[in-house]
Amino acid sequence: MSQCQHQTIHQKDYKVPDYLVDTVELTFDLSPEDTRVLSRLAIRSNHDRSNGASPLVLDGEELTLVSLKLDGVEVKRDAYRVDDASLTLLAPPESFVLEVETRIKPKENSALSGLYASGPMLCTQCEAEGFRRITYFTDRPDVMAVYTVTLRADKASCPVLLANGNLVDRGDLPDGRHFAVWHDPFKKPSYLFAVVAGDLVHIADRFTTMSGRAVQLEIYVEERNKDKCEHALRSLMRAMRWDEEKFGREYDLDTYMVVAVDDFNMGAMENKGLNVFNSRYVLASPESATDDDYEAIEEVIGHEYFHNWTGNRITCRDWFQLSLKEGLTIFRDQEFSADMQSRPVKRIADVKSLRSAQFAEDAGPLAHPVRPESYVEINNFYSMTVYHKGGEVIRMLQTLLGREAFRAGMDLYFERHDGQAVRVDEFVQAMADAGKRDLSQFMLWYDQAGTPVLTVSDDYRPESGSYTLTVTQSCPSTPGQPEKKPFHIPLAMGLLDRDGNELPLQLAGEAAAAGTSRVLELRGETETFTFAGIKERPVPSLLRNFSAPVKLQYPYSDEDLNLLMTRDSDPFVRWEAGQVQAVKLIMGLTGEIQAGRQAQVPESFIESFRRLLADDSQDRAFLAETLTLPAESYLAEQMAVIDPDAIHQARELVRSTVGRRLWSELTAVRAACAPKAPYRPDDGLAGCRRLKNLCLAYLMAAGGQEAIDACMAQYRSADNMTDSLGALAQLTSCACPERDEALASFYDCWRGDRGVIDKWFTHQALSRLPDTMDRVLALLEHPDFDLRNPNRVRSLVGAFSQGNQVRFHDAGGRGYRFLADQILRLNAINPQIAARMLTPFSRWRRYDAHRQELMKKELERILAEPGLARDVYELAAKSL
Ligand code: 0A1
Ligand code: ZN
Repeated sequence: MSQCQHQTIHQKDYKVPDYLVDTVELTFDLSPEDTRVLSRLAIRSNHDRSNGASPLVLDGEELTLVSLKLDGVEVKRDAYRVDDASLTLLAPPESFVLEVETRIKPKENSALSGLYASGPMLCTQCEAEGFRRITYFTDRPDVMAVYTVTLRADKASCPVLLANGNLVDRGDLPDGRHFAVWHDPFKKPSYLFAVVAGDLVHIADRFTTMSGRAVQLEIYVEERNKDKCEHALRSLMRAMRWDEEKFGREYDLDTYMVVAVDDFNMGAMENKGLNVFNSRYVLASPESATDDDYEAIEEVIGHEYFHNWTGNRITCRDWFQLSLKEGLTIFRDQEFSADMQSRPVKRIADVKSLRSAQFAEDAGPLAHPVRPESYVEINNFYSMTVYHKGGEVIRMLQTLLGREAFRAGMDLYFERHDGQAVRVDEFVQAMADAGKRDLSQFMLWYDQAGTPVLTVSDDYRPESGSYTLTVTQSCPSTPGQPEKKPFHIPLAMGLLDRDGNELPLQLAGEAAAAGTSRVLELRGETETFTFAGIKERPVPSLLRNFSAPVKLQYPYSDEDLNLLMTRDSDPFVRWEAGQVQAVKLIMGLTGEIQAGRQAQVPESFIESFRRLLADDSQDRAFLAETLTLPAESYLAEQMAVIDPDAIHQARELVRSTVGRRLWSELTAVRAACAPKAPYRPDDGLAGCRRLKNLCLAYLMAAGGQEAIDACMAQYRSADNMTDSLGALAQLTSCACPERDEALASFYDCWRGDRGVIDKWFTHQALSRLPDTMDRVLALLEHPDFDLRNPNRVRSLVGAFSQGNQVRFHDAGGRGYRFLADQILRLNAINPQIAARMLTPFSRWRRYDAHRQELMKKELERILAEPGLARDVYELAAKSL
């Protein structure tokens, strides 16, 4: 396809729809090979028609049109046009009923958008623009309608027939077929439409809402997975209760269904009353799921449930507003998870992923605002920026307004806009009104891309007891936005004296101190804040709880950092102080290695780890976070020209030194964390397991047979996946015979379990050993590898290219060639997944000239491919 066929859609071109659809009646004759769809739409004009009728353009892709009737009469051939993207009625009446019959081929649908086959079932994915692959429709979120759906299928192969809303009728048909009729009383956009049909079983429970209504909860899976749904069901009940308690939101239908499917492009989908999930976010058993899996399931179940209010009841006017539902729902699921586990540890995990992935996105050629100005393919904008930076923007509103006013703002938003399709502006206006605040400058967070940098300096005047912080903000240019205006930034902070006591914070001009932690608001490019009554030079504790998605620069001494690490009241700042020290250390070592000098880990660093290991008063999960070195991807972000080899060597040097020097301490902590009772996922010991496995990783980094034996012993005796994988992950990076032994036994044990076999692929792809590229190439040929299954692609191709910097960026360029080859193969199968795999190439400018040349060549090779999908074309073209 030539490039000019890929049109850019601009936010500024938004127009209200020409026609509205009030009701949609769909009848499906389902079959994997050939499904017939009958659609009956009640349509009316949305314009004054004094200037005549405007044409009605319905979106449609990959459809075979069989018949078209208007008010019961076949439409004449000269009254409409069809092409491969639309069906246009040239001059329809003001209001009418349109009946369209189309045919589709679910089994050939490898893009997994629209109606497709996953294993033994048929299911749909309509967000963002998949409904048009089912039938002709005004496939845009501001056209909301009431749907009634009749499903007909073979009863033996498809005993379960599900759609949105409530089941209103069912029965048998001739020829071994049967039917079900579903009605969803809530108006919804087409992207929330869903059907599922197949040979499924379910587990169920009942939930009584806060107003006393009974809701039937059902989780549908294939028979073999029936005993792996309990955790998802419990998580759903917790999420429902939490949304009532924290936001006053109650569920609104009589049933809530979740279906797990093996082939899914994303994590899950919030279709009204009928969520469709990637099975990795539903299925869990103690033997086969890790602690992280359990947590992720709870979070994604929560996320999709919370969408019922933030996304479904109030939806987006257009796709530029995607963060209206996604940023807000990410914020809500993060808060839910924080309440279900350790809040500080959850916050740290969220900040880590934001800083490694979103900051990198914001610093590269694909940088875009939380509310983008334009797109070629909307699927490319389900990004870290729209989701996770969008979540941080909501969090900043809560920080600026305070929890109470923020909640009032949420209530006002629901009250004003229930049943509507709105913009981000309406949300922020509700917050501004409830909080009585001017948030016009705050809107820049939605419309300006790039990560702001805060540069802080200070000045202490002992004679007057005054301490002044000067904060300057700047933001790098991003594509299409060379200049930035200053953002409205909440900077949460405190001051510590040299003994680590928190000082009362009284700004000059204030009558009294207001607590020991406060939120400074930055609006200008440079702002100064002077505190009174300060008796000695304090240490500033800045960006508490990571109060804004910014980079902070303040010239902390090692002594300052030690004080913050041990004494600050804010857990995020305590953790961050340790990370800043570790970054400084590893970057220093990286420089030494690059210069060809002998690099050595200073004694002081080992001592601080020794002290941490000796302190058993701390939460185990938090301690594990503190003892975890910054990821290679995060370290890479700190370098002007990324040197993946030097970063890797430097980080490994620290790991092996810690392992050797603190061998006995690590062994002791590991022993103290050893299980005392059989595993239960909710035993509250996940932090212990994390710490124990981290200790094992350090011991393995030290090298030697003793560590390998410990690893093998843990692998053999583990009664849960967290521990067995904790050991396997270390063995895969160890050039020892035990590696292949463990990998083979793991495969034999789990060959029937797709989720676990994904992990088997992933850990081999993540191996630090030099032969990893060869292993990955061999795994591509493994009978269990399947390019049509997105989880499998992510587990091998994604893990290697996005999680194994040092091997992927091999200076010989094999990693690059491999990735481009897979992207080109995927382009023809599943463009969304192909596009997702491009991410590492978008960072090519950050590397040395040699690697730049190699990556560029691969991008050019991709762009030269005839028939490149819109998704891949957009990202590859923007990356070059
Ligand atoms: N709205 C879903 C994410 C999602 C988006 C697109 C999909 O298919 C292309 C599927 C799911 C969520 O935020 O969970
Ligand atoms: Zn979402």
